[in-house]
Amino acid sequence: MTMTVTETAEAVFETVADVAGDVREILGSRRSEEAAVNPTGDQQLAADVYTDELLATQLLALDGVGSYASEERETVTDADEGGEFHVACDPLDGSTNLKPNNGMGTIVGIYDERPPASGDALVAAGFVLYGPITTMVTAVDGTVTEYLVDDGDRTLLTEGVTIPDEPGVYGFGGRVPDWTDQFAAFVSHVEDERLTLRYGGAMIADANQVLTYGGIFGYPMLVDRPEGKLRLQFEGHPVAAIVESAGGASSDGTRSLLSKTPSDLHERTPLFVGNTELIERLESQLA
Ligand code: FBP
Repeated sequence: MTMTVTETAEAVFETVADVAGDVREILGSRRSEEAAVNPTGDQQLAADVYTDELLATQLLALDGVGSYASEERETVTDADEGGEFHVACDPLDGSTNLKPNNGMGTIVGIYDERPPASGDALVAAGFVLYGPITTMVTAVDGTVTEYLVDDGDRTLLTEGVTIPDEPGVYGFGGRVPDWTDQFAAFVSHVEDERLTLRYGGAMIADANQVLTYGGIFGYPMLVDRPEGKLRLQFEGHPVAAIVESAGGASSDGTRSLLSKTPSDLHERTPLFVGNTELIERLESQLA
């Protein structure tokens, strides 16, 4: 059966909402139990592995899904039955926030190419945010929609989410002494603009602050780590698609994250999302 982008995206987000219900239930019992080390060297928690396995099993069973890739597994897993779309996930973004009970997310990108896939091949993206309540934000056909997720069911909150024109908050990862001089100069500019610092250590929670209040989030290039920390396929493309669809911009410091193609599935990139004027200012400061 041939599935359209919209049908596949709907089925994927329905499944991810369902999994989010299960994930929410088990988080309390899997806060610090360590599992192994993931392909990019991060310590995995039992919750990372549990979420990854649940997503893989349920997404690969969908008609339109041909493969599943994730930050938690080395290689792409193919579906038994083929399917024209491919899902790439960060199952639990910011999972080190589990121990201190802070925000975390699940990030999803749907591609019409098997990963490693270009930003052009991204056809829909979404994330779940496990905060005081569970919400889901999706970007399909250029429209950003926010839902409340309760026990696996979605209720529409806002259709046509847009980033506020006036920037309100900023947050940047990496140790300050490891920032490059040009990036540190840009941060001084942002501070002069009287934005409020918001940094929580989970990209999707921090990016959602920016979607809600306007501003800029970034995990920059570092002096000894020019590639930054975050992964292009699992974190960069999806959050870029969502923020750009909401009227903002994304960048790796020089160009939109959606113009980039990872040569390796787990490739990292400096990552910035936010109001277009701030992203343009960043790019000219770093040039
Ligand atoms: P994980 O996906 O392994 O959790 O790492 C990604 C991440 O947690 C992002 O969500 C967050 O922006 C960043 O790392 C925080 O890094 P740092 O601890 O260096 O501030």
